[in-house]
Amino acid sequence: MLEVLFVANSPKEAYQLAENKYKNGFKLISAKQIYNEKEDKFSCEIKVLIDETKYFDLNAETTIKRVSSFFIKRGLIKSWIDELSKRVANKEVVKSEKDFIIYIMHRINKLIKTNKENPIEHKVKVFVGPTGVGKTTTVAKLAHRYSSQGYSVALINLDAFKAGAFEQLAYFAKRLKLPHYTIRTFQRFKKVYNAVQDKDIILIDTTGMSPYDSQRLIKTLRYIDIDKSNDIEVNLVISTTIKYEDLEAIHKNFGTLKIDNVILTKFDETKYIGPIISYLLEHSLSLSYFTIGQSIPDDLLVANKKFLMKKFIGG
Ligand SMILES: Nc1nc2c(ncn2[C@@H]2O[C@H](COP(=O)(O)OP(=O)(O)OP(=O)(O)O)[C@@H](O)[C@H]2O)c(=O)[nH]1
Ligand SMILES: [Mg+2]
Repeated sequence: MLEVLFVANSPKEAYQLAENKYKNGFKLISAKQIYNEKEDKFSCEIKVLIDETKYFDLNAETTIKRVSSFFIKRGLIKSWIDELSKRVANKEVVKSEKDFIIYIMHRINKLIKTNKENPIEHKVKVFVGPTGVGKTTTVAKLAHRYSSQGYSVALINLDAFKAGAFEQLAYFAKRLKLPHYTIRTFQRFKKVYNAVQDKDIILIDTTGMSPYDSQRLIKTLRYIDIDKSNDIEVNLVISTTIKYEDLEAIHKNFGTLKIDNVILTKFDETKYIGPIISYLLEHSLSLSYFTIGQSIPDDLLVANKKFLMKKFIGG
């Protein structure tokens, strides 16, 4: 049996608290008035006796409820947290809120995958993703990073549909003194692709596209399929400011490209990265880089879990 204390303004209120928590599964064993000197007022403390297993069950229920809402407020999807809660409902870990929060954080930390940086594991890297997420900016940051690591880099731009797109990457390429090619036809792509094979790394920027634009997706697929032996690395670029429902739509469509890495952008623009965390947990994708601002080349980080978890939980 376990003794539990309830304190309220009156004996009736204290008893009510016990009843709210344990229905009628408890026995009152004592009640006393306490004088609070600081506030100059009396309160009432009651002591009740309850069955330990019952206490645990009820406590676990409250812990799960409160901790779930803590994580759901941070954008984690309810189904994931419900499933996890179901699995641990009878375990020690749900005895206290702090333990349960730590347990969930550990679990997320374990399930999320980050890549060790190895720029030349795949020579050719293509960057795909929805409009305006920061693909071109990220390609410029990476071009700078890889060049300063001593690799020779070429930039290819499939982003020829958008006004100004060509100039944007061309400008970075000029600043970095890197070869840069804009592609409008598959024929030219083939030619350029073969011509830059002497480089250590080839970065291919693509047009931002709606995940529902299947025509453009098919076109990109054709480009990526150019060289099966070279195994083009597909990097899906997503902004951390996105909603979970949109992430699912993106995954459904860009998923046809067989994503190797996910690059998360605009960490500086949001406090809530729960939807992204849920998405990564659901699809078991590897993270490669994070971007944390507009500044080229500085605002780029190699993906790391510590940063991600800190951002998720808030300090
Ligand atoms: N705050 C913030 N802005 C960023 C970040 N990365 C890129 N941006 C900005 O986002 C805007 C769009 O960036 P782009 O690189 O053109 O995005 P994109 O995905 O290439 O866009 P499309 O080619 O039109 O699909 C620009 O104003 C960038 O400066 C980031 O990490 N944080
Ligand atoms: Mg772009």
